[in-house]
Amino acid sequence: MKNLYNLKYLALLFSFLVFVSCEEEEDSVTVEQFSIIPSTLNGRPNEVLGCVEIDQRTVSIEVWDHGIIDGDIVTIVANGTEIISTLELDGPDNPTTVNYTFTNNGFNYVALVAQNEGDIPPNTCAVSIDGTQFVLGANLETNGAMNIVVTGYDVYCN
Ligand SMILES: [Ca+2]
Repeated sequence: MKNLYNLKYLALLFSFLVFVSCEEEEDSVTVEQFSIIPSTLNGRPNEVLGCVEIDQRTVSIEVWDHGIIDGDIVTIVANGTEIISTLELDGPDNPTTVNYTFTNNGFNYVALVAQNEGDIPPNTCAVSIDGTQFVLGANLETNGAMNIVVTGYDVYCN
């Protein structure tokens, strides 16, 4: 009987520790209050194109050519990390999908670094983050960047 009691106690303690460690993990995520888009990426200035709000950090990101499918090749950077490298875009019927977890609550960003402009300048990339759509445009001189705000932390686009 005493062993059973100890087991129950251990199980309870274990659940408590798991609960505490999960809480700490969520607490350690920074809440960025303002845009973190750097002034340049890969040696090119970033043009800030706008801001969108999403519900959660872990998302599915789809990309495709927003204009005529003309061979645009893209690199997509999120918070300093290349999440798509040197990808030739197809049309909306054949998007490329990546799963990504934004590192911050509040402000994050995605940026388009053009590897070319295709047959028709500029490089145009439609992006859908869990269904929230926007368009990034870039050329060989300037990147296109978008603020991405994970809501729920009293931080909004404006
Ligand atoms: Ca193009």
